[in-house]
Amino acid sequence: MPDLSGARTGPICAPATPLVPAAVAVVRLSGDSLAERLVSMVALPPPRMAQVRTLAWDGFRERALVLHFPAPHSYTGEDVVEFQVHGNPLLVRRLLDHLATLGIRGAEPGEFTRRALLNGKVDLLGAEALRDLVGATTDAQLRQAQARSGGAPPWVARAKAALAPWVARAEACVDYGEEEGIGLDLTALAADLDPLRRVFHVEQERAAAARWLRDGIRVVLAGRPNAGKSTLFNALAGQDRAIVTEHPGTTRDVIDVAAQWADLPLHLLDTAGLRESQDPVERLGVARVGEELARADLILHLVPLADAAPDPAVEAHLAPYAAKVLRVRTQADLGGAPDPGAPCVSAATGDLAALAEALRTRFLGAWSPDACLGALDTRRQRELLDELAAQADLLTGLDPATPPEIAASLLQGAWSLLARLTGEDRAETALDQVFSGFCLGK
Ligand SMILES: Nc1nc2c(ncn2[C@@H]2O[C@H](COP(=O)(O)OP(=O)(O)OP(=O)(O)O)[C@@H](O)[C@H]2O)c(=O)[nH]1
Ligand SMILES: [Mg+2]
Repeated sequence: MPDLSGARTGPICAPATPLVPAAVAVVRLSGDSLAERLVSMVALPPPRMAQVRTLAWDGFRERALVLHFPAPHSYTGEDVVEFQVHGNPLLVRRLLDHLATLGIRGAEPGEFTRRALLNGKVDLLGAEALRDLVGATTDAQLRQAQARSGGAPPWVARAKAALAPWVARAEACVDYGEEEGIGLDLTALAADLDPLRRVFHVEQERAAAARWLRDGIRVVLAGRPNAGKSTLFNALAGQDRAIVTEHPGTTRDVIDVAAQWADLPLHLLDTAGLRESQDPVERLGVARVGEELARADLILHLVPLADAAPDPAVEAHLAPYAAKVLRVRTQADLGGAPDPGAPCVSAATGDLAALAEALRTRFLGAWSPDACLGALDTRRQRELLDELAAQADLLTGLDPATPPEIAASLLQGAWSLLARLTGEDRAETALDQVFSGFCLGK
């Protein structure tokens, strides 16, 4: 029996396609000895050969394409069977009902992949990439999930290889040091592990950039009425979403749109111009801006280049969020004193290059989107990477006279962080968290 450490066991089944009328529906099964279990309804074809079979149960006779992947050469590492049947949701439910009578219960979300992990078919990083591959909604997310679907990136194996001898030596030194005369040379350790420390820091930076490509950037356009927010919003969105007029106070509701711009996945929010107003509708609009400012990753404070100074009332609104405010000078085609301290743009002429540059620098730093491919990018991964980098800083900065017990515990800590990253450390709560994001049948 495979080690399912705490997870539910026994054969499972699930629709791998949504329960809606469609040409084909796929039902997936995984477990031990599926051929024997299914013998009353179908004779399975030879391994890995798609063959048409008649599935017979309870008076139903369904012609299906059947695939059989005997253990261990399957997605989960157990026997896997796939039925491709007519895409009728009722038919699929009847089939699942019948499978339940054969002792094959409905799978939980992500349970197939969880079994693949426990059987060593995929590591946790690979499993997360599969989840992201299914859930991706932008080209960049798709490419990133594909780049990560091979599992742990090569630097993880290199890190383990570099750490392993030091973990062993430190343990030997703590256990037998005195009697056997085994010492731990912390100067040599620092020199040996310094390249690894640098790799962690580079990966940490790359992950910080990749995170934005994964999650998208929530950008609020704010400013005085007529600053050109809606015009810039439409230009960034590549569509005429927001109404533009020469009347100040045109935009009232928050308008949002997802856009891929300058290679960045943006979630853009156009807002009402910030000013004191007696108009109750406009006041409501301004109140909504406040909520969006708090949730934004970036606030573009649009100030027409012709304005001698930013509007103090707008500045007061934005002051609590200073760290995420980027001032942008708009309507540059209309003239004004040059402002070297802010990107200057003109939505009218389409000259937006300075803004693109500012956004890339702010969120990606020195990394291009391509260079972010394969980087760790989920919150779980980034948190572990941050801890690893901190641990490596401590290890390589130890005073040579530090007791070996301290070095040993730091080494052990770094080792277990790597194990948590790849899923070798099978803490159930961490696994539950990862797999709760899966869909059924995956
Ligand atoms: N020449 C020029 N005109 C612009 C530019 N951007 C906006 N405008 C004009 O400025 C006026 C106001 O533009 P909007 O985009 O509606 O400004 P807003 O900040 O959304 O205004 P409110 O919704 O009222 O707060 C319109 O007449 C636009 O055509 C620009 O880059 N160049
Ligand atoms: Mg507007």
